[in-house]
Amino acid sequence: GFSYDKYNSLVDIHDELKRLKREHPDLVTLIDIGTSHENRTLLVIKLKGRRNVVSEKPAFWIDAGIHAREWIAPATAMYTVRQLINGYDTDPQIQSLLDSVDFYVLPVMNPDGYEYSRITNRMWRKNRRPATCKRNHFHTICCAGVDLNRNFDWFFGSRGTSNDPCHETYHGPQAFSEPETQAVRDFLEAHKPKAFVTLHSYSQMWLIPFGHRKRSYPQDYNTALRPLALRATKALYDLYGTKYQVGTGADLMYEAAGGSHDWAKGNLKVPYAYLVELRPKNTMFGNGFLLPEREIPSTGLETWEAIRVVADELVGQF
Ligand code: 0X9
Ligand code: ZN
Repeated sequence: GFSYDKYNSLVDIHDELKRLKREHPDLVTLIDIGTSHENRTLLVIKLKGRRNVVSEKPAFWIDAGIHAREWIAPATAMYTVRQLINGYDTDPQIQSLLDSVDFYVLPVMNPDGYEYSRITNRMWRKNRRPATCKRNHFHTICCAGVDLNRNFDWFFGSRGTSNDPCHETYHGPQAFSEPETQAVRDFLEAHKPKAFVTLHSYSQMWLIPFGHRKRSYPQDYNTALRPLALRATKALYDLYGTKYQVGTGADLMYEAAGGSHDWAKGNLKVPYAYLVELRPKNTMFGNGFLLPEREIPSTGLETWEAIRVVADELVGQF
């Protein structure tokens, strides 16, 4: 069964979301926002307070598991859900937060890839789009999967992406070709959040748009996005001393077009859009995607401290 302190199967994660709804029907709503290639549900948990302080409340979107092998991301999303639900009745600050901001959390955005990485290939990254074939004079090669974080419509197919279906960063036949990205796009266009956080691993970075090319920044990068990211990572640091870098993915890592956080900021105009690369920092002790389960609680709790700073910023401002 499900445990907050281990890496869980998709079925166990969905069962836990259903249990939370049964136990806290006044705080929790479950929303089926679409279906993956292999017919798995994209299940969003909505959290809202019992007292509606204002009629038009800002929404905060959190997703995780867009990349299959980054298992700490869904685990951290579930920690956030638990902190909000348990905090509502024990922590007056969380209560007033949840009375003022609606949270929408999609713990596993790429359910087919997640299960494939659990069962068949631990290092799988993409979704499970059925194989696309390419041929040359001698033979035909067929490969499955699209990198969902190259499939959003923000400089689609330009830098840091591949048109080769066998490549790890294959962007797909066109922007939003995938049921998983379509579902997230349609839901976000309907709900227009004020904050957007997409959880990945690894390298301990709090990334700000834009990532599609170096030295490209939204107009409020220095006045809003970066100062808030610095405060969030300070709160994260204060819990256990974990250090995060703050900047754009293009400046700190590499250029990559078609990412969801770039689309959220650039196209949907979400004021605060971030991509978080969770623990570990580097690969010194082996493969960075294989974060030991013993680090789930501390990663979950420190990330919550940062998310909470972003959420607090929405209160009163919108
Ligand atoms: O490549 C990605 O999609 C993200 N890194 S990951 O190792 N989780 O796959 C980073 C995207 C951030 N944007 C840029 N680096 N441009
Ligand atoms: Zn990733």
